[in-house]
Amino acid sequence: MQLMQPFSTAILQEGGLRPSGTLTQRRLSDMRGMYADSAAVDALLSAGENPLIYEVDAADLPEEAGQVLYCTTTIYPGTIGGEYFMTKGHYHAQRDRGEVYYGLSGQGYLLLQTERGDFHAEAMQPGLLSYVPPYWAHRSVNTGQEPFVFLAVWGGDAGHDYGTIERLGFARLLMERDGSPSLVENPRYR
Ligand code: M6P
Ligand code: ZN
Repeated sequence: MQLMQPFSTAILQEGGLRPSGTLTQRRLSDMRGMYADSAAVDALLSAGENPLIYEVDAADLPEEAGQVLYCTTTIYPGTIGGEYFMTKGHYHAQRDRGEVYYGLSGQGYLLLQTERGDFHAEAMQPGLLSYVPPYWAHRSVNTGQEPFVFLAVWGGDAGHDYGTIERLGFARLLMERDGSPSLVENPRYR
């Protein structure tokens, strides 16, 4: 059997791996339907504005059991209809796989929920590790004025299930209210 060779990667506090892996950029047009205020989304897009919401630099590793995958995520600051810039969010295709997030710079929140109706919000900041247990969907949100950057590490065979969140959304929205983050019920959830 051919073994992989060990290696090291630099993790940049401002986001990114060195050497870089695979870069993915998500703009507003990639996230239609995820922000509650669809009129605000349509207004921006029809005005020709399609802001970069976040980008991911993911290590080029095989997505298979036994591998340990990792990436940095950089969420830019901003709001859409008062809702902070955020990731799409996902369950793991294999629901019993967990993940860890480690804050590198900026400020944000991790929103988590389960299919049986639990919801949890965890503040994230540089130096803090946030644990995503098996079975919890996870979405991260930038609540600060600068890019919010974190490292994520998860199992190679976990997989991403985006469809469930695309259909149902998250139970709560993280909105800017009087300059501070406020969790509100998502009127369109389920
Ligand atoms: C974290 C990890 C990645 C994920 C990324 C962006 O870094 O959970 O697996 O891809 O956030 O989140 P999403 O894929 O939900 O857009
Ligand atoms: Zn994940």
